[in-house]
Amino acid sequence: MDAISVETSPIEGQKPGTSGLRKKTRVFMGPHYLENYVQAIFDGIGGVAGKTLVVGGDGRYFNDRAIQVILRMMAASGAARAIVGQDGILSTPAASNLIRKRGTDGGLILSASHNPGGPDEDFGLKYNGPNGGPASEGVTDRIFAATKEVRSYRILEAQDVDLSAQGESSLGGMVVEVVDPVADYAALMEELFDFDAIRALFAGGFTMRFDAMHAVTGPYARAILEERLGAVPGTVVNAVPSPDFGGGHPDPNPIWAKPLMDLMMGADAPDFGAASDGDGDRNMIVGRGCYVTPSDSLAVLAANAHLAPAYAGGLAGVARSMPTSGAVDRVAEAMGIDCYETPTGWKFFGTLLDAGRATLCGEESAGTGSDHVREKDGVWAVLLWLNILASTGRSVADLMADHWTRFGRNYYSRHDYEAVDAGLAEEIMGDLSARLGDLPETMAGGLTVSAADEFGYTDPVDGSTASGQGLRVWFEGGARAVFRLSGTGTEGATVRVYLERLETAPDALHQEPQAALAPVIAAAEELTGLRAKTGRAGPDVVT
Ligand code: VG1
Ligand code: CO
Repeated sequence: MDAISVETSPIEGQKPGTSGLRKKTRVFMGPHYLENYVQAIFDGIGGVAGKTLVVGGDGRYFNDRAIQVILRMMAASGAARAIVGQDGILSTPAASNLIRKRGTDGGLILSASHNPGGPDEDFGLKYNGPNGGPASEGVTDRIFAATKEVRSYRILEAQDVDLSAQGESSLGGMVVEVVDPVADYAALMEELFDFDAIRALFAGGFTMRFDAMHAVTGPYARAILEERLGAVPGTVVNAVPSPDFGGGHPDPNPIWAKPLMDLMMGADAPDFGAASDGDGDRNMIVGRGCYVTPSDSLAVLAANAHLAPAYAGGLAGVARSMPTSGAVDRVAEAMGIDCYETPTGWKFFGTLLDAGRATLCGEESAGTGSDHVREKDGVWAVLLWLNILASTGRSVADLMADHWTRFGRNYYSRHDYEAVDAGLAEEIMGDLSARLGDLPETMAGGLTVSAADEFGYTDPVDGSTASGQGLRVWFEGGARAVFRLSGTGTEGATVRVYLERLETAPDALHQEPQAALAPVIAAAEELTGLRAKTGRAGPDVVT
């Protein structure tokens, strides 16, 4: 087998976004596209000679082909070992765990997360560092810089490696180790949570549905919930990962997980419902007749985490992304622990977790996690909820009602305007940005603006900075609207509007969120003219 050097030239636009490089699958399949980017990752991290990397993905279309290319390129560049999930499958949190557990030099994760998969849908690739977390902004910048310099890449001329059976083989001088994608992850979960208590809960007749959405968590959820915890077979539905996610949109929210929502709101609802996304790092939590927003879920988990063995000693601190609601801040304040506010994207939690400053982290986009790995973790969140339900014996609805009575309720919703013309989206954001300084004390939608700014961040651990992380407008009375452009889309621009209002009056804690937020929604429209300018009647997705 010979390593050859293939001439290439830089390809425009290989700029990693919120979570690695995401493009249409056909773009990734284009000549040299994947190879250029992989070579840029290698160059950006100082080469892979002698290194060990974890490689795996969510099983979407092109996952299998891309992994073979990556392995040949690793071998050609002198990597010592590749640890690959069987059949190329690894959930994102399981990959993070493997990187940490095996003490590797990092890993390559193939996924476009919650975006649909298929030849005409989305694909993605990202590098995670030795701590198991997404590459920092600094490393990401070096990778992007390398994409603009790449003139050739090295690749082995070789046959495909058989990834269907566990064990070791060699590819050139590199060892390829194919591992069970579930085993190490399931063992970690068993260390963190009170499996006996959860087993007793199920044995007592507690019912659940977990919708894996034809994505990567199926095998994990089956192994853990059904095989280890005794949930009845069939608890996990859509459990076989498929390259196009059954033609669906593996995004665990009330829109895309509608069958689960319908079940949970109906007469035959089980006690507990949950779903996860394409690569297994997101979660949706829903009780019988009671949807839990991700921001509230983070707050409830923070308030009750001590009920699980791994967190019995209390939390060092919590962190949330800026657009996430302030619900967890109220819990942190009551508990006397620090609460950090970071830019969107899990990469910003890494330093806080590594430094032991934060134990739990979360994002409004259905991401919750802890210091057990360096990614958000869908199945972990579901298990922590189960641990809390088992320990308290309460229902989800009761827990939520108690929580709001104690801490107040941060009514919250995100409105997404998708596939907006990129130029128009920039113009709308630029226009609001230019007016931020003039907004305080003016009226919008019947509310008075109290403050407005553009969010910038200085990492309290390493001092690195990030600017331009979203426009924030606060209103008198404690409401807030945030405006941001998505960094994960592959078509046009997605404008995200995050809406929030705190309510503490005991008789006003059970309103319909869109109704409770109506004044903030009106204010957001008045500030941006988003509907008018895009010609849309309303948002494409409301979560
Ligand atoms: C979105 C979410 C963000 C999340 C990111 C990756 O980013 O808003 O909270 O971290 O997706 O999630 P953006 O830039 O489109 O708003 V996933 O499950 O890709 O790994
Ligand atoms: Co994801």
